[in-house]
Amino acid sequence: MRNRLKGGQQNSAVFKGIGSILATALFSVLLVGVTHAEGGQPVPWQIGFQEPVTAIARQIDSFHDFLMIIITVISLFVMGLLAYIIWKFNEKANPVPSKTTHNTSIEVIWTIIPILILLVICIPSFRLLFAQYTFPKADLVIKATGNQWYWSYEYPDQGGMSFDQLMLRDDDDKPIDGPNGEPKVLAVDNFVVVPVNKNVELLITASDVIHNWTIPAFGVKVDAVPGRVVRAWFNADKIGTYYGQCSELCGKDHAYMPIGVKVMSEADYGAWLAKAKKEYASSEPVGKKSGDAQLAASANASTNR
Ligand SMILES: [Cu+2]
Repeated sequence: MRNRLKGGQQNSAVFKGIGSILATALFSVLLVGVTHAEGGQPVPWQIGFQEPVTAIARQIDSFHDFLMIIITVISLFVMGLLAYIIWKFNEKANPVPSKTTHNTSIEVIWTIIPILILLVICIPSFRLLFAQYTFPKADLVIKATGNQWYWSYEYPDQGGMSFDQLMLRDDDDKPIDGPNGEPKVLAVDNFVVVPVNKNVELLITASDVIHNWTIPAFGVKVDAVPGRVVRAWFNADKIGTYYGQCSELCGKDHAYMPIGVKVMSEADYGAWLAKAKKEYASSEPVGKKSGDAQLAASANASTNR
């Protein structure tokens, strides 16, 4: 093949190019690293993930950063290669095209290297997957049921205490900010409350269509499927208020069924529990606020399944 790389001069240029690619990749990862949005909710101009407050979320975060390095290097390498080929092998520079069809060593290289890259990726990927599905002994169990378009929660260990969680709206049915500075569209009437540094097991289901329960800062995102109970867990190590949004297209008000979780100290959680048990003590089934008996019945059906 004509016009191949010739001599050490071109080789050193290639190494310099690879060096600058690596430097750019490192810079982009640093950029991702410093742009964590704190406070359990998205912020304007956020680039990275929300600040992780569970070990799993931190593991997801570092896996993401690790993948960012790999995909940046691959993208820049392919882009550089394309630019080099356009410059070096265009019609003007290369009037007689090569008739080369095979190059065994290059073919071996471009088969082996992607396999090695995938092997390198699969190790932390499987480690994360196993960590997510290794359930520790639960200190607290909470059942979350997705409804069109709000969430219902039950604390089965607390006498089946249950309540609904709806987005805050004004009289015109418009989303509003919460009374304590909670953000519009994410502000909810009743927060799920959990103690800090405790293993919380979630039982997630839905009463009508598929919804999705998530709190990005916890690294939890699970489909809520009617007729099925899916388990998830988290152990939040930072006191605060955390938000998520239904993440499965579920109809007209899909964007208006936020999820709000408050992580409290053990003492505050105890105080909340005592109050909540009285406040939410009710024989009414899940779905009571919808005024739809059928919905409530189907929520109960999925409970019993
Ligand atoms: Cu939904």
